[in-house]
Amino acid sequence: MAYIYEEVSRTFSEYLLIPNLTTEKCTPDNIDLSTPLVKFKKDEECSLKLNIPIVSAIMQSVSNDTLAIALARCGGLSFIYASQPIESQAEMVKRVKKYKSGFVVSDSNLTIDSTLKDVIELKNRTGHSTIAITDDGTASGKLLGLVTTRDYRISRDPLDKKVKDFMTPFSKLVVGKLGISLSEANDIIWENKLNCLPIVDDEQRLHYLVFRKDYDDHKQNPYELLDSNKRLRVGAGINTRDYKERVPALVDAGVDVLCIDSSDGFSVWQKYTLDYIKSNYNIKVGAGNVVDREGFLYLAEAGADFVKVGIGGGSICITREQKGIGRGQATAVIEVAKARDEYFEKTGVYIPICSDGGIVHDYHIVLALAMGADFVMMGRYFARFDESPTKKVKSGNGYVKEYWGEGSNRARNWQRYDHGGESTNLKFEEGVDSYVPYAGKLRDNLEITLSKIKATMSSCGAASISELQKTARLTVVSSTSIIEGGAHDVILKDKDY
Ligand code: RVP
Repeated sequence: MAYIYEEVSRTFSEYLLIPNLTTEKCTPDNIDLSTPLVKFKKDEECSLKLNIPIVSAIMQSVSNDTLAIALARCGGLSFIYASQPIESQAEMVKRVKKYKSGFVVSDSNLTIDSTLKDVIELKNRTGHSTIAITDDGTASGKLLGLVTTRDYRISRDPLDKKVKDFMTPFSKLVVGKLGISLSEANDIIWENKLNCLPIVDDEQRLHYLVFRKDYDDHKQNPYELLDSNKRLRVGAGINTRDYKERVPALVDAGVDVLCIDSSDGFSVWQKYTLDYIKSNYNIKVGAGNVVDREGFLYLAEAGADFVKVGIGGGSICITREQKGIGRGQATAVIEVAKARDEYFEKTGVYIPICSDGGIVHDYHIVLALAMGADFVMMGRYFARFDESPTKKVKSGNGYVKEYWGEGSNRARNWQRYDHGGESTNLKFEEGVDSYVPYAGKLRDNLEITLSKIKATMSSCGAASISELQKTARLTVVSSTSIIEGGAHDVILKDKDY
């Protein structure tokens, strides 16, 4: 007879934390949110840590280079989506690794033969008023001049006026040499009263623009997740089909860590992929997803550097409806964390686990950590921000952003749902195409989320994630006490009051 679990499988909203004694040592300012990303041995330092316990989902509608830069600047990490050609995924990784705080690759570029009309159209499209004029109109061409709003008067100048007749030519520009530091660039900006300093190489090719405001901006990023060369860290998703071609390209591009992306990771295909990577490359690789002890132990033995937990809990995921597999996210995390702790006791090797999918409220992140997760992966959360790759659409009085699952027809990521064999098609969908409410900038939202996480940890008397995992006390709540948790039995005032 089939095995039937005695306990009900539960999700985050069915739990609450019981406060522990709060002391001076765990005031929000004293709370350390750093956490291990990859496995390490007892008494050794983890070689790759996150500064905040948050990574972004391996999804087309979430993790491109723009989001990866924004998140790494705040201390987290993105895994660039794998459901795209190898070259374009490697390009995204390169763009993150090339990013230098305060040094911006120009996104508004024209040639000397462009017209004032082109300038105005470009300015309206990007919202940026500084335009680099290069020999080929690209961000890395030979710099021939700059155009800012000071160079033309829309009321007087004809729209067909050529850029070469009103730009500030290279000979009159103050520029910085490639290789100068941000503080040197900032000194030049202040000494010459500039708004923008182009950075060029010996051949006059444009590399970056440094804007006056960015220096302060840089100072606001104390949690930035950097490698030993002060470049932002970035991860990338891979699959169990084309890893022999994809992994070398990503490693060449400078990727910091990989993750095998699958809706069901308890498979020999993951072991084969890990075997190949571990015997050919020196790169950390996470694996998953699993929801139980057996799945975790299999991937741990196969060499995974971290293990991702969760099947069917994602907001856009319909795997449970379509295939009838999955487990409540809380129960899955609790069981896998227990197996991880036992594995650590037995082998002295600590394998971090990631709770993936189903985070709806910020406090769910703390619940996942308290249940034993070392970090969480989120999709819906990030899809709402300016930096995610999807379209912002007007809806009623506000805006929404598109968000679609990797198992939807739109993403066509059949490798994520692959069961081996010859078939290379999505026979049925495991995800939906949807909208999420637009929420603005990643940084602004993440700041609020992090302050809520710290407030909860403070209440739980924990100054670090490992302390929270050891000392948290959780309780299952009844459905009526869940109702009690929101505003109830009052008439809510209109928000305008
Ligand atoms: P959420 O944060 O709840 O939006 O969940 C994101 C997670 O959902 C992803 O990290 C992934 O594990 C899962 N996912 C992505 N696509 C699909 C699907 O199409 N079913 N599911």
